[in-house]
Amino acid sequence: MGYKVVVCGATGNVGREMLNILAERQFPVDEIAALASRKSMGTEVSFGDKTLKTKDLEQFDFTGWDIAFFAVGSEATKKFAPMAAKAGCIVIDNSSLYRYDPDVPLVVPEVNPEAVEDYAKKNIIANPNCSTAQMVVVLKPLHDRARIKRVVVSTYQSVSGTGKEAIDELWDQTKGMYVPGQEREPKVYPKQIAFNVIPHIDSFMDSGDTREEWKMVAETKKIVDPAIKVTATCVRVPVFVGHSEAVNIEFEDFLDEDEARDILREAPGILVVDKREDGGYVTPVECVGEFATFVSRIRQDSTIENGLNLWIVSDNLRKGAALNAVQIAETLGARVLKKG
Ligand code: 2RA
Repeated sequence: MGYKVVVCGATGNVGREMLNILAERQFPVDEIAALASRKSMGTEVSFGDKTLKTKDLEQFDFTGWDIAFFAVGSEATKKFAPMAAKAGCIVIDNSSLYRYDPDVPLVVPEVNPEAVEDYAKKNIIANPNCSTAQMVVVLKPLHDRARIKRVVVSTYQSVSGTGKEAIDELWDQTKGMYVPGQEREPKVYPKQIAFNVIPHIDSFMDSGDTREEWKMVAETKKIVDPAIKVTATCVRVPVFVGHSEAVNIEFEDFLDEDEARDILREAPGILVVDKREDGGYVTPVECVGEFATFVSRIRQDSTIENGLNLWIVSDNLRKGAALNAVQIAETLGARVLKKG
């Protein structure tokens, strides 16, 4: 016996991946509903070898449904997630709306699986930001071994993190560089993204950080350990799918690079590809469609007493969003609901 599952935002990049991953991982589904906005209603989406016709989120009654994945903007989440939760449906939300709510668990199953047991306060569980998810999967096993004091991270985030329009903008701008008359002015981003990088994701805060950088700080503290100091610089790069991160870690105690590599090789959700030779590391194009978070370039940082540098790459639509959400449902099933 399985679950009655709803995917809200089923026509978006993340919603489609949620359906793909639910099927790929054979999540125990008795019944599934794919919901979309009124303008996308009726669009057909794939669920394994089945085709689902999307229904109108505005009209949907969540009563009697078990789990609702939300992959819609914060506005629609604000309107419909509480309705779903009130109808008895456990909401797993990919927006940032509930991530910082003390009554809502923020979960990466490889890091804090026990947190799903706190879902009942609001019947909502929050999925972290994509750039946070892949980082904390790697930080956690190292923190358990040598207590992390401080993390400095620079991200190289793909345009799929913004959405379909951004993917189209990168594609059209790139074409426009070669085809006279097809130049494409920046619309989704404030500056050209083709053959360029933009040190600005989400909105600017008074501190000079962007909200994306603040999210990485706040979410790492909530998921792993509030004592960890994090500083981030989040950059958009002309890559379609796959976020990369250059991470510098300072520990309380010394951690040898070889021991760190061995720890990560044994850690859940991680694949270490780390050879000091041409091609001995992972790049974004190789992570697309994969479940794993890849780690390369593991090496001592000799400029500080207990420092380590590493390179983290993961499919931002999978571990960064849809996969983590489905893993939360799996963890919820195993620890709490025990169906399937
Ligand atoms: C981005 N992390 O990459 C944000 C939202 N997915 O655009």
